[in-house]
Amino acid sequence: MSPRLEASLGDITMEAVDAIVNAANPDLASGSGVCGAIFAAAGPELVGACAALGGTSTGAAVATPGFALPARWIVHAVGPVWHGGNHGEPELLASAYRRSLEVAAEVGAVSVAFPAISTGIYGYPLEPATAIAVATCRAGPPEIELVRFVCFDDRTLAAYDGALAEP
Ligand code: AR6
Repeated sequence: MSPRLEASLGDITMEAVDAIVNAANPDLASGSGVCGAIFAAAGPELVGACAALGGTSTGAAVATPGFALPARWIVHAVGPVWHGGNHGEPELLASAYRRSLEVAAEVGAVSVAFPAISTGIYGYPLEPATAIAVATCRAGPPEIELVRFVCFDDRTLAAYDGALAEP
């Protein structure tokens, strides 16, 4: 069965789901944006857990505990930097979403919250990014029951609402 997909406004660090996804960088270092907010809210143990993993690659995802977060797990997914769209960006973004759900299922999560990966500092245009997010999560692994797209602003929520309304 496909996961139930929903979008809402909010701060992903507050989400009481099994796993939240971090829009990470390949070094798994604390940056700004949603990544900085997650590192701040999870507490100092997250830095050590990420360092122990030794980094990951664009399109990939790895899990750590959620530490002080309400969520039990953090799945760190690396989306692509937007370079105009002809450098594999759509495939890499789809891979970041697909691998996030697979990694979440591997740790036993059934509910997962995503930020709009790559659409901030990495510059991916919002509408195509949300279309990819929705299409990829609709085809998610059967273990995942709920996917929530947590939007930090109205513009992002409107883009997800549009993508979710597509058949
Ligand atoms: N909850 C939900 N969404 C948020 C939050 C929050 N607390 N804070 C920001 N957003 P970005 P990227 C939204 O730039 O483009 C970092 O430094 C934000 O409005 O966080 O994938 C990493 O370490 C936007 O819609 O991620 C990487 O180096 C979305 O989250 C790099 O930035 C993603 O914006 C990743 O860039």
